Amino acid sequence: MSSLHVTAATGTLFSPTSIFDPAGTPSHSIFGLSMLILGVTFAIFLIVGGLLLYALLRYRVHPGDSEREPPQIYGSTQIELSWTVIPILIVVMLFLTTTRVILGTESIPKPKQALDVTVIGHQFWWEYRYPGLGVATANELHIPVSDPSQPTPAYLTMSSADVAHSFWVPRLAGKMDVIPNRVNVMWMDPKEPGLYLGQCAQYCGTQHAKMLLRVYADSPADFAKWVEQQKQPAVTSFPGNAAATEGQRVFLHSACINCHAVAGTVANGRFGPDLTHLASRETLASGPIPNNAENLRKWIEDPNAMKPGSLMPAMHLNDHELDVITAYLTQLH
Ligand code: HEC
Ligand SMILES: [Cu+2]
Repeated sequence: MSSLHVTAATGTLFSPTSIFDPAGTPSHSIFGLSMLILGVTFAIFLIVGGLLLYALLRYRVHPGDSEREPPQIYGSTQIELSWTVIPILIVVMLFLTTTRVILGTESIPKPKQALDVTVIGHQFWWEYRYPGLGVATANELHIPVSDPSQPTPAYLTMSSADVAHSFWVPRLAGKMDVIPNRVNVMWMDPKEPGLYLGQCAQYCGTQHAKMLLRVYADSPADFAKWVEQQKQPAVTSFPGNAAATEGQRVFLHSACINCHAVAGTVANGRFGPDLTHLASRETLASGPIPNNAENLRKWIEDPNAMKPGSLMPAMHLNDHELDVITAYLTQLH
């Protein structure tokens, strides 16, 4: 559903994860490089295919041809030299242009006003922290649109809490592995506001396929508003909403708090996504599930029914507990 929406919004034939529809500086240079390599290899294909076709047609058997094999040529230094040297030159040229694009992306000095985000890959979700802003969230990354005259690229400092993952949002930047005990850095600078989709690109376990990436590029004003809201501790009083009040009590007395954090309460687990502003997210469980009360209740009842192999256990809550915890979590804007 969301993929169709984005395709319609960009008004192109491209899928929302197409490498042929770049929307940021690193992805533009990768696109240029891909087109050069496609061009060179396509020219080689045309020349080789053309010569083959010519030889097939020109030298096919004609009526009246003798049955004898034509004279065979063994070895030609000239031909051998040319088909060794020319491919080497082509490979060297592709190597140098690729190196130039990689170094050009990695060596650009980081502007002072760049935004720092810490990205931590988990089986099977993304943790995002904004050290300069005091914001912690999960699964939906918000960054500002970067105005070319005053660039505000987002620098992602990435590591993994468990196995190797890979961060890939094709319309914004290249692919970067997310590896335990190692820090990798990449940057992105979307020029147009919008939602950019991606996917964990390294097989990381059973739910790898549902470890999606959602990058929201907000206008500077929208981004400031988002940060302001995410900095707040969670709502803790729900006047007139008895279900949410009770739900908070049940939640804070259950094992949920060993794995989940809700800022401003005793819940400070880090094994699962931060839930402080869960209701401000559009999806659940790293992208695949639209965030609404019905899905939230189903998720808490049995996460493995929606994402088999997910590392959140079913907590065997009764219907009433499920109702009130859902009522509570839907209030965490
Ligand atoms: C053993 C640790 C653990 C416990 C206990 C646990 N969870 Fe989770 N929870 C997780 C993990 C891990 C995920 C991420 C699953 C994924 O996306 O693959 C998750 C995901 C979630 C999400 C989706 C969050 C998002 O950002 O999309 C919600 C909501 C949630 N849990 C609520 C609860 C509630 C309510 C309880 C208590 C009844 C609970 N969890 C207990 C580990 C836990
Ligand atoms: Cu992964």
